This record gives sequence, C-alpha cells and structure tokens, in this order.
Amino acid sequence: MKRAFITGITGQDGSYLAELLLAKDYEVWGLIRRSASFNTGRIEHLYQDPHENPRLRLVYGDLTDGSNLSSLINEIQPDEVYNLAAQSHVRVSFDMPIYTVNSDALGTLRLLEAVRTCKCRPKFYQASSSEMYGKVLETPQTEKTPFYPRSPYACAKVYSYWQTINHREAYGLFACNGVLFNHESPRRGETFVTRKITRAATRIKLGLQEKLYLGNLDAKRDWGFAGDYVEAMWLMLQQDQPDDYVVATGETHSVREFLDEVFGHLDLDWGWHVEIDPRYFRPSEVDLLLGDASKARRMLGWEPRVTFCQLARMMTEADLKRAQREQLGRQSESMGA
Ligand code: NDP
Ligand code: GDR
Repeated sequence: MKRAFITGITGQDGSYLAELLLAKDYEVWGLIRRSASFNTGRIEHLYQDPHENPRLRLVYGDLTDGSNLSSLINEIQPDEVYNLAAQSHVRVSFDMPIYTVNSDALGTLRLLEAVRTCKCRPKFYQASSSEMYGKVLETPQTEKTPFYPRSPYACAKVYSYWQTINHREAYGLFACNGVLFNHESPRRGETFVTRKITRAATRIKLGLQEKLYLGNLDAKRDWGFAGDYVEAMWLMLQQDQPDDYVVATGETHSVREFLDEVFGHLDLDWGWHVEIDPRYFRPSEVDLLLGDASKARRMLGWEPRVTFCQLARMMTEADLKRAQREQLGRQSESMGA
C-alpha cells in the first residue's frame, strides 16, 4: 500500500486529492492546523474513527514550523508528499505579505528540506500557480512563458517553484511543479470570486440577500474543475522522470461571463444586484490568464472533463441546495420563536 502525505488537506484541493488517493488504496496522512473551531468540514465524509485502523490519518502541524514537518516526514515515511498548503488568497496576500511569504515560500523550503533529509526520499509535488505569470507577456501561457508575479502571493509561489526545481537538480529529488490555472468546485472557499458569486446569486434567488459587492469584473481567468485537476497532480508523480506541467482548460472567461452564466441559470439579471466595491480591487491585478496544457495532455494523458458552463451550473446547483437548507432553518427558527 502506498502512503501519501498531504499538506492543505482541509482545503478544496486537499479534499479532492484525499478522495482520489483513498480510492486508489493509498494510506493518506493529512496535515491539519490546530483551530478553535472545526476546520475539517471538507473531509468529514472521508474521516473514520481513528480507533478502527483508518486509511486517512490527520496530524497537527504548520508550514511555519520546520522541526515539526521534519519529525512528521521521518515518522510517516511517505512515498509521496503533496504540498498544497498555502495562504492562497491573492487579495489577502497584500494585507499579510510577510505571513504569506513565510508559509507559501519558506514553508515550501522547510518541507523540501524535511523530504531531502529523510531516508525514505519521497516524491514531492508543489502546488504552483498560474498567478506566477502575472502581467501578460504572452498567451496562451505554457511551461516556457516567463513569470512576472503581481502580488506577494505570486512572488512567494515563484520562489517555491524555483526551490522545487533546485532541490530536483541539486539533490536528485523526484520533485514536480504543477502550474495549475484557477480551478473551482462546490468546495471552493467562499471568498474566491466564483463561489462568492454562486453563493450570493442563490441566496438572492431565495430572498436571503439583496446585493452582491464585487471588484474587477473585467479580469479573465482559465477556470477548470478541481476534481479534474487533482488527477493531474497524482499523474505527475507516477511518471518515470520528474518534470513541471501546466494544467488548464485552454479557455478564458471574464468575471462578467461567470455572472451571466450563474444569474442566467437562475433566471435573474445580475445588473439589478451587483455593485462594485473598490475594496475588492487589487493594488496590482492579473488581467488575463489562459493556459496551454498540451504537455500535460501529451505526457500525462490528462485532460479536463468539466466545461466552464458545467462548472458554473454544478456550483450554482450545490449552493442552491445550501441556500434552501438555510431558508428552511430560518423558517423553523421563526416558527419556534
Ligand atoms: P485552500 O485555500 O482551499 O486551502 C489551503 C489549505 O492550506 C488549507 O487546508 C489551509 O488550512 C492550509 N494552510 C494554510 N496555511 C497553512 C500553514 N501555514 N500551514 C499548514 N497549512 C496551511 O486552497 P486550494 O485548495 O484552492 O489550493 C491548494 C493549493 O494550490 C494552494 O497552495 C494554492 O495556493 C494552490 N493553487 C490553487 C489554485 C486554485 O485555483 N484553487 C490554482 C493554483 C494553485 P486551514 O483549513 O486550516 O485554513
Ligand atoms: P485568483 O482568484 O486571484 O485568480 O486566485 P479569485 O477568485 O480571488 O479572483 C479572480 C478574479 O476575480 C476578480 N474579482 C474578485 N475576486 C475576489 N476574490 N472577490 C471579489 O469580490 C472579486 N471581484 C472581482 C479578482 O480581482 C481576480 O481578477 C486563485 C487562488 O485560488 C490562488 O490561490 C490561485 O493560485 C489562483 O487562483 C490560480
């Protein structure tokens, strides 16, 4: 049985990757942070009683604590390490640049060092990002497109990208970068624009909310489905040689088009509900992302299955169910009062 260690297992991608690896009969170890309230909602359906010899185990740690990462890697002796943990919100990285760099850049180095010094020498996956391309130098963006990061988050990810390659070249580690373009799902964090839109639109539909405040509606992104993208992560670590790959759909759409799709599906006109709040603008923006995943298609046999429209609908339907439950909850509360 193969053993994987996932940082960021409580996040969107961590939950889908854990599902995928458990289905492939892996033993999965996930790093979680101590939190005052539950932070394991996305993996609750996978978790079993720790007394029943489960294949999913959770251990406490943090990317800012290198000695803890080293002891965990030594203790667990994983075959594969997936570094998905990060302060992943680009806008927030302008508010918390030092923390973001500590976890997203130095955190990767701490984990790489833990992997390098462990006798088991696990394979390593780094969650690199299309944000590294930043200012548009060419489209579509490929593995050869130069980086021009436009936020503390993106700068930290560029550092981690190169440090991963340096550990591969200097120490012979099997270390890969997946340069993943935006990927979404019903499990996407509520403050990322797609989920913010599907959550608000469905609540507006049911009369639970009136307005939705957004920032730049002209930004264009290459949006795919997270469930498809975690397969690419796994495939990268199953190859004979470590390498770096772009993972994308090859289509780009604006925030405006996402609004059209979601509000249209609910028979609503977003023009009546959306207002612009400058607080959501970024000090420097990434205007256009469009990826070319030909290498991943050719070398990994990977391709995206879910289209832009299917993704928007999947997220809208899931949030509509949540909004209906919220509405029922409110009704039964007011009946009880
Ligand atoms: P999420 O924000 O949903 O999840 C981030 C995870 O990292 C959470 O489990 C979080 O824990 C954990 N985390 C944050 N800081 C630390 C820390 N200091 N130590 C340990 N754990 C920490 O992100 P996604 O699942 O969307 O993304 C996964 C990775 O892929 C991230 O590295 C992201 O930057 C990168 N990426 C994402 C893309 C996307 O479109 N989703 C595209 C390209 C790259 P907690 O639950 O406790 O907050
Ligand atoms: P992004 O995703 O920055 O691309 O990073 P996000 O959904 O936050 O923003 C996408 C675009 O939408 C514009 N936008 C808004 N964004 C947010 N969050 N809230 C708003 O109200 C809003 N209004 C407009 C943004 O300006 C931006 O142009 C995501 C994260 O998952 C990163 O971790 C990952 O690396 C990249 O995708 C690829």
